[in-house]
Amino acid sequence: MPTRPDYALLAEQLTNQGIDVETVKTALKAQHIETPSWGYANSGTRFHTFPWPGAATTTRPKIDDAAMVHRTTGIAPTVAIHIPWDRPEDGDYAAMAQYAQARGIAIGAVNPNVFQDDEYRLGSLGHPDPGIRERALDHIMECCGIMQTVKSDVLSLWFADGTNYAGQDMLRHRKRRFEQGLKQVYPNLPQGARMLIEYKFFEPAFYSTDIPDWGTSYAFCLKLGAQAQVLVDLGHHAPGVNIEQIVAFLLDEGKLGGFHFNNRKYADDDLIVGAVNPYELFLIYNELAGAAAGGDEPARTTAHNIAYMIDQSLSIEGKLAAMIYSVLNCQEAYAKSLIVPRARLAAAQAEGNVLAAHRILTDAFRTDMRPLLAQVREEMGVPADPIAAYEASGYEEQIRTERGVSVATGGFQ
Ligand code: PSV
Ligand code: MN
Repeated sequence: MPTRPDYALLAEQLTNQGIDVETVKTALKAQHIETPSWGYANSGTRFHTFPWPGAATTTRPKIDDAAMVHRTTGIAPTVAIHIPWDRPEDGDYAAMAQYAQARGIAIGAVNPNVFQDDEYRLGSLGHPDPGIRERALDHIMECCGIMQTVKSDVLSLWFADGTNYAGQDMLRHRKRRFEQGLKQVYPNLPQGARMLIEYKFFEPAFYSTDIPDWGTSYAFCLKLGAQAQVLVDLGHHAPGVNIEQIVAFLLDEGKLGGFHFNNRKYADDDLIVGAVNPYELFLIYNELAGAAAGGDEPARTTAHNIAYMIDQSLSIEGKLAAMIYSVLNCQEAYAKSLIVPRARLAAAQAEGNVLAAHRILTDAFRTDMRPLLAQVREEMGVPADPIAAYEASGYEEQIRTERGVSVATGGFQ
């Protein structure tokens, strides 16, 4: 395979800095980012959903789209499903898994949905009525069964539960109901599978949310056991929160299980990953890469077992090219984190040389890794420029013609 001239230059520069370029390339080739089935469907805001021509409405086209993203990037081999959005009409989940497999991908995380039915107006596992709590539990257990069938090892839990008004419910009782419900789910996880508990500080509940922050999620996970870990969605924090510090803490406790990558400026904006703050994304990857390369346990093992998932829902920019861009932005942030000279950084930190340490880190962030990424892609047999390749592939025109414009009904359809 011919070496790209811009790559040769960058490789030389990195080698001179003591970085083993082949190790960096090997790590990049092993990267895995999961895309969400709902990211290929029409979605919008509470003001309007603009239908996108060719957007998928059912699961098979969503799987087709996820497979296309994998074919163009080489690092998105799984697709997360959300139940009931992805419930097959005939209930045949094995056929769904086979359909994905035939297209070169697999089903990833299974996401129960205990927020869209009218019964959940006052919550699911936190609901004051035991009957509704039971209904939510049944659905989550159903998802554990689906995991067995599709061979998924991640149950991804997010709850919209909370209250809108002070006095609406007893906050302490809601906490206990959650604890009880999660404890009932935990033993039903398929063998070797993990339960990831996502937090979110507000929305749709506006006064209190039952799992508002990583600390609450972490406390529940501690009580549940080793197979319960925290999921960090980048859009689920108050402005200014230092997410990389949360990542570092959870890694060090062995309790970081996964991510929902997206980007936000104001709240849970669900934008293209790295679109607003690529530096934050780099700093998060820097914590992960540092832990993965270091000798500390359980951080090291934990960092090697993270479920990296995208959770974006785009309303004005089309689906696939934007999804590819998100995957590429994760790849670029990861690449930059892999070239942080850890020994030099540690030495500057130990000396208390604040500026040197900061510059070592920011130099890595400022390094243009795109020539190396193009080389890695060529070596993996995928296009050097995935977005250009997608645009030239004719796929967008094909799905427009075949699928047409669906009526956007809200939700993720
Ligand atoms: C909630 O905002 C969330 O981040 C959860 O992960 C959901 O499963 C997903 O978005 C889709 O609604
Ligand atoms: Mn999420």
